[in-house]
Amino acid sequence: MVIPEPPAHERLALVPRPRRVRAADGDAGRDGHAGPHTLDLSPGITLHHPAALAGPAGLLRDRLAQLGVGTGPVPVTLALEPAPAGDPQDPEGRAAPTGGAAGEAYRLMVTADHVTLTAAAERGVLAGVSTLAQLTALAVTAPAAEPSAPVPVLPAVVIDDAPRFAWRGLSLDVARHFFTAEQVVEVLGLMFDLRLNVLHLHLTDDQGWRLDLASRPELTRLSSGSAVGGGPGGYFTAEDYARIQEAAGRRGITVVPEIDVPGHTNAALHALPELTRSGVAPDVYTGTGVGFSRLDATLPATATFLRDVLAEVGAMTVGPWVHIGGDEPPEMDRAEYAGLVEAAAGEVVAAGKAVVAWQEAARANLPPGSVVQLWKEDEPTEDVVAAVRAGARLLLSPASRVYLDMKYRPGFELGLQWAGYTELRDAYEWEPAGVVPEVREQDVVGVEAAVFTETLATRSDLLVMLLPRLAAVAEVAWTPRSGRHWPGFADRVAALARVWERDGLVWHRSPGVEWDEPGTP
Ligand code: TNX
Repeated sequence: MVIPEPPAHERLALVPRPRRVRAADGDAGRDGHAGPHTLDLSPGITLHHPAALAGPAGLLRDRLAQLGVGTGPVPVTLALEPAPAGDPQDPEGRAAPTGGAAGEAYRLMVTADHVTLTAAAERGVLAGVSTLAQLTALAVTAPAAEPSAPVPVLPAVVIDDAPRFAWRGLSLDVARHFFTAEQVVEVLGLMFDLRLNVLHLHLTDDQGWRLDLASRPELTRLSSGSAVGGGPGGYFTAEDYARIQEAAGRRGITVVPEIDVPGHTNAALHALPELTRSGVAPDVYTGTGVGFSRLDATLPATATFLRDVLAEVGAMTVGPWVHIGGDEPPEMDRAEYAGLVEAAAGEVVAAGKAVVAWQEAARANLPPGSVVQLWKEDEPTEDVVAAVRAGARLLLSPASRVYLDMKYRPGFELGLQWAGYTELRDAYEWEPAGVVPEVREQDVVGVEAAVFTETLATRSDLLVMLLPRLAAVAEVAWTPRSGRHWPGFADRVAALARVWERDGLVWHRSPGVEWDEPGTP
């Protein structure tokens, strides 16, 4: 008996899985004759787009060229079209980092002779470009393709898509080990491919200060040359930071800088001893302990430090957010802690930005519109719930699911294990709406993965921890709950890994997925 293949549109291996995919109507070519149910891009494409979409068009052209698709006769049109009135794509009308999940809705149509991508906003076009690039990459890496001459043949489909959550992030710790601007730009590429849209940079911690500031040059002069284990460290110049933001902006990704206060401040105290009560600079710290360094609310230098640093970081930052940390304050009474968090928050607001802070900061009075980032899912959540009632929104980073610095399994050579072991399936099979049951879904701004780098020193260390789990987190954040199923995800991520292989990335071969052997076609 011959078991029929499911139709091509049901076999798309896209990650994150789109909201709705159907076969393109009739699959008729422009001349009215029924054509094949596919579109072959190998003759090359001609891009049509308004001037306002030059950015997304350039990204698409570059990625397709990498995949072997050059210039030729196949028309690919990018267009801005207002969303139809009453468009149900963002039924909750949820507020977003930069203007609503609906801004990222798009329609991608592939027929037998052309491609059309439409969205109401550039961010939607960018999401559609990511999907179209992924479809093409999947086509050229599919096992059926002739390895010597991969064929970019797309199925004829209509994809109507929009994200579940407006904030789909990755927090990257460049303080414990430094990663260069170039390495960060590679991570941005990976994020774009997975439709993630917020890069949170953990720029300061006990082990190093990673952003050069004109108002306090001592910070990088004295505290950037260190890292966990005594590594070389490093820092971003203002130009590096601008370059990262430019690369992010091109991809529709917002950069959120984190200046972690009042704890996690040994690097600042080392460079600026006036921030310590004794006036004596503590030594450089290259261990992995936490909870031993702090700002002191009684010192006048503390307020000017917060003002100058947060004003400058705010002024350098394109996006609307600055993260003030607030995690793991060492022994400090509640009033002093709250005072320091409120002072930092006030400076962020004075700089014209909105506040993001780790969940401990919910003990303080945060300005309305702040984002509280939950990481310790087992802690009592009254403060977080109260902050949300007072106008904050909740960002979910439950450590046992999305801390991508957790080991995959006992004995795994990299990573920590304080939140348990996190295999791909753990990172995939959880429900954001259930993390804090008292918080309504419309008060959840989104989901953010985090990768702390105490044990991660190289590009491949970082990639092995990110992949494949970042794909799981991206789907949790993008795809509606009803569209998520582990077996289907496992199949799709195996297909996506062929693209990673082609792109020279490395990943962990999580159990439960039928990975190709490396090197097999
Ligand atoms: C907890 S996440 C921390 C970090 C560590 C991380 C390691 C957070 C707000 N604080 O300082 O690097 O665990 O997983």
